[in-house]
Amino acid sequence: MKIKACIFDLDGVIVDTAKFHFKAWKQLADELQIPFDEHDNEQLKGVSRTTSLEIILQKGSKKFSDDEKLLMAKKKNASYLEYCSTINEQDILPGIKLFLDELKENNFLIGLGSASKNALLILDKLNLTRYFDAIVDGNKITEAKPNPQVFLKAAEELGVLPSEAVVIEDAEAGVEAAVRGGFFSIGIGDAKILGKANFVFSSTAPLGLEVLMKF
Ligand code: B16
Ligand code: MG
Repeated sequence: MKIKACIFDLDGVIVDTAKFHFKAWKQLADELQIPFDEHDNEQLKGVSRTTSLEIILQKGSKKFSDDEKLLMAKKKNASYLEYCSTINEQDILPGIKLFLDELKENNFLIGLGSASKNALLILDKLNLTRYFDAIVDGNKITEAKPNPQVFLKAAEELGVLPSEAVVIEDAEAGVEAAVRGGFFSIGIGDAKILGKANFVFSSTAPLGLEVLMKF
């Protein structure tokens, strides 16, 4: 088998923080009287904080200065972090902890490739930081998914080639980034949305070494 490493997305793969991102963005959208629902929120998955804000503002008609936008992003992040304050090990998505243990026991390298600038804080809350051989988050990248930069950087830090790593992603932009970077990929979610991945599961529960054997 040629696979040497697994690179995990964070939100939607390790923990379901998407619901907190939604609540925090919804609060801001309501204040600005911009219509925003769960369906619109799909577009924000995997993309950066600033791009998410631009997507929401485009749905309204008012224009804002860069300073105003900065303030809005800050405010959203503050309420997001407040929602995240209760996160703990119980919030790790099904099968993930076991899968990480299996990977470690079998000497696979483990990486994180997340657009989130809060990734380290969330991993710490989940007590999972120690599993990761490389952590690349929103603070280390300049190009957002679907650009493959975040995964290429993680592969580089792990010392593996993209063709030796599997990316696990829940967002369409994330699967696209994995494909563009030359990685194998597993999608978590709807096969109609994540069809470009090598395999798609509706949840994280089936993840395990047997899946890696298929590559
Ligand atoms: P933050 P991932 C992404 O994380 C989220 O999916 C996306 O909705 C969010 O806007 C982005 O992180 C930035 O997050 O505001 O915490 O920096 O899925 O790439 O782990
Ligand atoms: Mg995600």
